[in-house]
Amino acid sequence: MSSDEFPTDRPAVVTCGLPYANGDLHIGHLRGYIGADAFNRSLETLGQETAYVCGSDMHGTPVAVNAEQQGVDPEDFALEWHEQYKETFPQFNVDFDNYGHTHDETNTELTQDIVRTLDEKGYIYEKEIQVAYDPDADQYLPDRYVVGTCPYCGAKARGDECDEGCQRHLEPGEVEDPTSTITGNPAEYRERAHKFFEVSEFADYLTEFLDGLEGTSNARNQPRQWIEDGLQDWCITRDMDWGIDYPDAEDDGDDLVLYVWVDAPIEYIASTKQYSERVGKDVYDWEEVWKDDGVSASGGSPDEQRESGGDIVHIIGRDIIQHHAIFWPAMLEGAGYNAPRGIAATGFITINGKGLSTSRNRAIWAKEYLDEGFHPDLLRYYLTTTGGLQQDVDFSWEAFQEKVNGELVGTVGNFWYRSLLFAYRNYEGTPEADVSEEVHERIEGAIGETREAVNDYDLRGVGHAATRLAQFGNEYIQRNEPWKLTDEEPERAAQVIRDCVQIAKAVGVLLEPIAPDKAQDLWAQLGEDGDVANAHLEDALEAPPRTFDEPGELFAKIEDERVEELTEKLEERVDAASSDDGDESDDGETESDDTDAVESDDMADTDDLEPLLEDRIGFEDFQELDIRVGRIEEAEGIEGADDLARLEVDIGFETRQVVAGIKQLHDLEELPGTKCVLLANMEPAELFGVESNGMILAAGEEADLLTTHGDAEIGEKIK
Ligand code: B3M
Ligand code: ZN
Repeated sequence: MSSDEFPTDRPAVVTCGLPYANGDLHIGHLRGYIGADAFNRSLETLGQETAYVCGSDMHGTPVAVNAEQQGVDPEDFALEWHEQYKETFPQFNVDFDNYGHTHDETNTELTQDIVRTLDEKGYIYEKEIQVAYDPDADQYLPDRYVVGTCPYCGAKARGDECDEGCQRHLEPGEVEDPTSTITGNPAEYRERAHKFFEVSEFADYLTEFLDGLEGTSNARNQPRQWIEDGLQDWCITRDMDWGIDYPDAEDDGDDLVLYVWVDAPIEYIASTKQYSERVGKDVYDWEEVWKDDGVSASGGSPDEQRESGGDIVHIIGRDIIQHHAIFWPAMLEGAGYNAPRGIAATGFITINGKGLSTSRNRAIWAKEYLDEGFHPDLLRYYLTTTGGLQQDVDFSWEAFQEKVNGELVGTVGNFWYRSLLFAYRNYEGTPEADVSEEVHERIEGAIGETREAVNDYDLRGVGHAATRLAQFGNEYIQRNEPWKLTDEEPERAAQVIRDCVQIAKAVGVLLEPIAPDKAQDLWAQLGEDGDVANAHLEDALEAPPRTFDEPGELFAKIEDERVEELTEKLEERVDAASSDDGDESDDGETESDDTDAVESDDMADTDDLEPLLEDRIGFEDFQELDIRVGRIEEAEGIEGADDLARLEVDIGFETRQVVAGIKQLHDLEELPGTKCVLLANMEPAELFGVESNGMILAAGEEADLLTTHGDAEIGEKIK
């Protein structure tokens, strides 16, 4: 990567994909907004100047269709949800510096201005295309008004996205066998003039853009493939009346608005502008961040734009990579704005191993979570530290309980409480002693881990740096047994507790981005003034106040009965929704939002499976495959290879080095200790300069690693 490390001397802006203003917020949304909030807070802890901006996505068919179903005006409908989101986010400590919406004046003007510029620069042209039309309803069928089959992968698709298959954006006219969602009748295709943005002109620029792009590897890899396959120009107008008008269009009675994906990302800029206008340009200058000062006009590269502008970071769901890593940077470049520095695309949320589905009520709703009386920081911790950013995260109340009780109650809370209580009872606060060298170094180590994790866009690493430090604190107190020292060796006891109080404070500073309220409570218990949110990493090493009051426990265990009750409630309501549905199969109903994961029921549709081979082989042929039970000992990504990981696999007789294409699909840190199945007599091969001596077996798109479930020993042959 070309950019220098965070913190930089440029202002940063962190954004999160805008929620469509069309339905209740749920855990799928929260993962993104909490993640981006935690990332932004982490940057602040590093001392980075930054702003976190977002807004509601008011336009497009996701809003229009739902408003229509309720018989209300889309603007009123969207505004109502917008107001609700504005209230809900702070309840999860999601602290936007500005939260606007795409229908406001700032965004409308900026969008029209950007489109006008693209037009003036010759990047927009008009073309006659085939557009789906419902003759009974007598209207055109943009985007979600039409469903059909994806021409790329054959999955069932909506008009503008293959939401259940390959996740591609689909252009008008592309979906096969179109059916109107208004009447359920087959749609016709009719010729119609629309505006196109020449994305294909930007192929070279985008290739360079992706080469220097930070964030998660999926945000670089998929787009590279799309560029290689050939970029298509992008239809940027729709036959609708809800949206932002194409600038300076003649009012000829034909409703034509900009496609929602034109004005939605522009809200990132508009929202930054509103923030800047509110605090003053001397405090935060949106133009310094976004406008590229003519760098691009002079043929400047994306990296030069990155260096001359601000550090723009987009956190998004992995289903909208194409919009953010292809269309958006092309639009920015075309209109004279800066290139984003990083795009981090998160995986989906599943619930009890199945795809989140709002229509089946298989979701954890934001309001429901709060009504159950759980503190938002618990969910924040769960969502940011369960799995890496790219991975799908499965939510179950059991897993939530395990994480909270194990890491927050058992490790962090326990350490905080026992060390502060001991300090309070024996010294009425922080004992007068210097922090030992060992502890000073350990805290410095944790600070380093945090800094590195932030620069790697690794939120789990941020959370774990704090939890591991608390874990060290527990071991330290256990090892030194200060309770045995207070009488005989008072100085030594004071020293140990002084160390513990410092560790407790450091854990608070490091945990703040993930659990801001709890960190603030700790801060107050330590007698610190002000907000821990304003503390920087180095403050973890500053002495806490000399005295403080009796501490209280900051985390409470979640009891088993509670979990049983919640799990049952969830199952009941999913069952109720499915019986309303008639059955468990998807009925093609429009989901109320876009963040739903692909349904992942265990039963695969055989149409999607590779056909069975006709040719049979004898047992002897099978015997020639030396397949062994192994155990992964080490796993690390191979530098420069986006998908490949180097594994050390113990197969009893020896440990084999194997290269596997699982870098993006597994959390490598968690693999050591995992039993696996290895084809041991595979011919050795060299990949990216690393020898692969065997092949690890896996199935499915996510490389589900094969394993054994009983007592098979490491090294045993599969037969
Ligand atoms: N409103 C929601 C989604 O597709 C969509 C995001 C816009 S981000 C500019 O996840
Ligand atoms: Zn597809």
